Amino acid sequence: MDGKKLNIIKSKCDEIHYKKLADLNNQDVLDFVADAVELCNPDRVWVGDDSDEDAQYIRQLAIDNKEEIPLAIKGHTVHFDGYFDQARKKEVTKYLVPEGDTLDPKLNQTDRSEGLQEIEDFQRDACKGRIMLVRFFCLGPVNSIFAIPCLQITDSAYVAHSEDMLYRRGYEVFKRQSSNPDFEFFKFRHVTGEVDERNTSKNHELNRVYMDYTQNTVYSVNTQYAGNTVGLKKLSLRLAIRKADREGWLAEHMFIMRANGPNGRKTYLCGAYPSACGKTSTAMIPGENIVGDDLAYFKVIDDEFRAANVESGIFGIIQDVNAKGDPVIWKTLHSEGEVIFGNVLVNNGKPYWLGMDEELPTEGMNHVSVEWKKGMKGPDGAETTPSHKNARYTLRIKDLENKDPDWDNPDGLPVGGIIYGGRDSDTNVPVREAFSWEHGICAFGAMLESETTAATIGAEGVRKWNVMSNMDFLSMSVGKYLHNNLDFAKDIKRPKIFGTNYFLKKDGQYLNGMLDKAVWVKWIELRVHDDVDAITTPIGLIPKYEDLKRLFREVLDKEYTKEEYKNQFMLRIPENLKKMERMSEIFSSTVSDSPEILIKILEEQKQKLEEAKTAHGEYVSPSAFE
Ligand code: SPV
Ligand code: MN
Repeated sequence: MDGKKLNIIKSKCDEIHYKKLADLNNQDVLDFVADAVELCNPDRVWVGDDSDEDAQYIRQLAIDNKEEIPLAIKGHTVHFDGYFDQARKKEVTKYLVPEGDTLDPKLNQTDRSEGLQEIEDFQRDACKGRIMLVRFFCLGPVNSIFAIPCLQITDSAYVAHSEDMLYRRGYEVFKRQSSNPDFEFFKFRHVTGEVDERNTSKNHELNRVYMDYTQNTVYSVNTQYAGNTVGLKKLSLRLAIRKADREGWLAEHMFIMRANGPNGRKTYLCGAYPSACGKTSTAMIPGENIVGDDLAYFKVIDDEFRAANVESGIFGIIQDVNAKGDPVIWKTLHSEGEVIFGNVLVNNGKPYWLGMDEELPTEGMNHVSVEWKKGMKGPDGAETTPSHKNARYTLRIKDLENKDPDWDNPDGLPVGGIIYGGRDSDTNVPVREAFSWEHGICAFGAMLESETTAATIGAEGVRKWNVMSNMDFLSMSVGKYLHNNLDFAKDIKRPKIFGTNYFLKKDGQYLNGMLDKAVWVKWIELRVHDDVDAITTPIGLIPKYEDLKRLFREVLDKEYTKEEYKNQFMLRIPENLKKMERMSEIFSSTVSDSPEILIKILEEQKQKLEEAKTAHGEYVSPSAFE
C-alpha cells in the first residue's frame, strides 16, 4: 500500500476509524478517501460501518450541525435546503467526457479534464472546519445479484443520514469483497461548500454535479438538495444505466408494488411516472403493498423477469399528502419513528405543507426564512408559499404498515406488469394495455409525456416528453436505451405493459377521483392473468364497462355510471393524432438512432387512428370498438 496515502488519511483519522478503512484492504477505497482528504482538507475523517451506533452518531451529528432540527414527535426532524437549492438542477449536471470518447450530443456534458479541474477548484479546502464522513452502502439487496456497493464521502450529516434511511448498509459487503480484484463499486464525493447562517450552501450559482462515468464516480458541490447530493439516488442511476448496458440488464426509474388479486394471488407491478404524476400514491394504494417507490433494477433469474427495489426508504413529495388520499404515509408521518421532513413549514414543532387538508399557520420557519410570514417575498422577489412545492419526507420502507414482507428479497420479485403513467388533460384514457412488449415499450414508454411539475426547476405546466420517465437520467442516447429495453429478456415471458393517465379533464374538471387508480390497478392485475376481456381500440386494449362497474363497487364501493365510463374512455382522435405528430417529429428528426420498430408502430398507430376517424368520427365511444 502506498504509504503516503495512508499517512494522509492517518493524519485526520483516529485509530478506530482508520482501522475500519484499513480492514477493507481495498486500494481503490483508500485512494478515493486519501484524494478527498488531501483535496478538501477536513478537520477530521469519520468512517462508518454497518452498526446502529454509527447510524445514531450520524443522526445526532445532523442535529448538532443544525442540518436537521428536531420536531415535536420523537424521531422526527426537519431539514432545510437553500432557497435556490430546492430541486435537481439539470443545467449544472454534466457527464465528464474523456478525450477520444463521444457521448450522445443531447446529453449535458463537458470535457473531462476541464470538469475535474473545475470540481477540484470548488472542493479544494472546502471541508476546513468540517468532518468528512465516509460511509458504505449498497444499491439493491445485499448479497444479491442486484447489489451494487457504493462509497459515499460527504461533509453533510443530513446526506449521510438520508442515505442510512434510503439504502442498505454496505460496509460488510466491501469487507467480504476485499480479496476480489474485479470488485466494482460506485463512488460519490459531495461537498456542501461555504454555508450561510442557516447552514445551507451559500454559493448556489457554483453548484455542480459532474459524473465521471469512466471511473464510476460522481462529484457534487455547493448544494444540499438530496437529488443532487445523495449519491445512491439519481447520481447512481446514471451510472447504473451504463453498467446495465454493459452487462445486459435494466436500471429503471420505477416503483415496485404488489397488487393483490383474487384468492390471495400476488402480482408484482412496476411503474414509471414522471415526478408528481401519481407514482408514489400508486405504489401506496390502500389494500395493496409497497416494495419501493422510485428505483428498480430488472434482471432475468432462472428464466423469470424479476425486479429488485434499489432502495430501502422513500424520499417522497409531501405536497398533497393527506389523511384521505394517502392514509398509510399520513400515519407514518404522524407516528414516532425516524422521519426527515424537507422544506416544509414548521410552527411550534409541527410540520405543515400545502395540500395537507389542514389550515396552515401564517407564520413559522421554512425554506425562505426562520421567521417566515404569509406574504413574504423570496430573495428573488418572488411570492413564497408556506412549504415548497417540492417539499419532501424521508422514511424507511420498514416503517410503512403496507410494506410487502418480501420487499428485501435478494432474488427480487417476479414482475407481472409494467405501467407507464403520464399526465395529460386531453389525450390518453385512464388505463389501457399494450398489444405487445414492443408496442408497450414504443407507444407507452418511449412516448411518455407529462405536464411539468415542481420537482425540476423550470416552467411548470408545459407538456414534456420523458422517455420511461428516465429522460433526466439517461447516460446514453435515447435510441440505445430503447434498444436495450426492446431486447431485454427476449427469450422469456415478459410482463404485460400498461399505460395510465390520472389527469384527464373535461371543461376544466378532472374526470376521475383521486382514488380511481385503485380500480385501474385491480383491472391491470386481472389482465396480467387474462381473467377479464378487453376492448381492442387503435391505441391499445381498454377495459369493458361491466368489469369496471364491478371493480368500482368492490374496491371503492362506488356506483360507476356508463356516462362516466364513456367520458373517460372515449377515444379522442384529434388529440391522439396530434400526439403522434409530436412523436414523429421527435423520433424521425431529433432522435438519430430510433429503433425501426418504433417508427413502424408510430405509423401503424396513425393509420389506425385515421381509419377510426373515417369510420366513427373524431370522438369515439368505446362501444364502437366492441
Ligand atoms: C424525482 O424527482 O424523480 C425524485 C426526487 O425522485 S429526486 O431525488 O430529486 O430525484
Ligand atoms: Mn424519482
